[in-house]
Amino acid sequence: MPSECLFCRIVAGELPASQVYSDDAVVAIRDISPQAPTHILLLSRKHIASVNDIEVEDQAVVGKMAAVAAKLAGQEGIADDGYRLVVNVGRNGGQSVDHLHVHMLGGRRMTWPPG
Ligand code: DGP
Repeated sequence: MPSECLFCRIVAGELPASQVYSDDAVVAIRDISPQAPTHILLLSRKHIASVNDIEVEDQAVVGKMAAVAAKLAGQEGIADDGYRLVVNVGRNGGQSVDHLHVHMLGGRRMTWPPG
């Protein structure tokens, strides 16, 4: 685990976060700067810098992130109305933290195309 990685430190419990889910592969926290009434980040426990760095061996983790998102959407009461899952990749994608994470945004109507 890179000791300087913000999300590694949150996953390890070294930094505080509003955690809503945790298992052996995935940790979910509320975004510190929410862009929607529900804005949850699904983090891989393993340090994976971005989608570009996903290996075949990480398939189960990535699949679990989607399954956990669906479970949390139900808990948050946004499953039926719908929500958006976003993974920013690299500079053009708007990624600011180099640790794999999925944004789950809901509770309002999303626009398309995204900014
Ligand atoms: P991205 O730009 O796609 O890499 O998303 C990073 C997100 O992480 C951004 O929406 C803000 C959020 N974030 C940054 N620092 C913290 C933090 O310390 N705690 C929490 N909960 N979220 C953070």
